[in-house]
Amino acid sequence: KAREAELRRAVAGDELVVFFQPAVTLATGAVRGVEALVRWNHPVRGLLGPGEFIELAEETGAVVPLGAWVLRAACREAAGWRTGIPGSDALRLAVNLSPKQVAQADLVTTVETILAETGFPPDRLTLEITESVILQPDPLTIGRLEALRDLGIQLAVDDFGTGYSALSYLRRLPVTVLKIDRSFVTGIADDPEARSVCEAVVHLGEAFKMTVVAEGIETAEQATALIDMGCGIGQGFFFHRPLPPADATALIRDQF
Ligand code: G
Ligand code: G
Ligand code: MN
Ligand code: NA
Repeated sequence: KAREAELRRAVAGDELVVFFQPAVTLATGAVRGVEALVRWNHPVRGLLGPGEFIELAEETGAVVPLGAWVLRAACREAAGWRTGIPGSDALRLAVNLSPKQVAQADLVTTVETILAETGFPPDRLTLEITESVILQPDPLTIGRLEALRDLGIQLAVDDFGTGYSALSYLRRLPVTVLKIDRSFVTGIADDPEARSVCEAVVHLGEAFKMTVVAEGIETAEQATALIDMGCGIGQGFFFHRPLPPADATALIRDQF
């Protein structure tokens, strides 16, 4: 209870920070977008990663205002890059949506309002949903996802391969990006099963005409293996760590 109250205060106050991890074209290393990743600058415990508070936020519902805060802060920062850094307007912004957010009746209005407030264009925004959301989507959820798609927003499935995606559902949903989970990328060189999952997701992307993004790339060997499979886009420490806003701005300035 005390932790929940503290978390809600953090969202309402100014204790949250958005970091940005670049996503690159694997063949060239060129930055094509960034993923917003929340951090909590805790007054006593220091900078906390989502692993230390997202589960609590999800369980208590605090993730709904938290998620809206992250979307607003990320869109505001990214809108600033577009206007301040000539040529950077092709850059995409990806933001994570928790299952609780997707279940909110007012999700679409919230997203529309934030885009209007910040001036960030819907067709440069990707919202990442988890595999659990697509497992058995109810009609209301599907309707909300379709409404987001109709605004021009791109939808991605995060951590793909770890859950139980029924491929029949995947095909009926307005999803156009699959993010290969880090665990499979980590094993790509030594573990034939992990490698097979990566290949399967790349092929699935080709069959469904979806973009495939590999996560958690830590070595040149992993990047090369992914390129050879036909995966064009990736994220990971080998390219860039999640960056605080000032460092992300400097990198983008550098690239464009
Ligand atoms: O940044 P880090 O690698 O520690 O992220 C750990 C997990 O937290 C990832 O699965 C990521 O998707 C999730 N995460 C990061 N930022 C957000 C956010 O703003 N909202 C939600 N719901 N999840 C996030
Ligand atoms: O589930 P999601 O994709 O949103 O998670 C992103 C998380 O993965 C962030 O917490 C980020 O810090 C972490 N991450 C990103 N790249 C790498 C990487 O190359 N290696 C490891 N170990 N973690 C990574
Ligand atoms: Mn993600
Ligand atoms: Na992920």
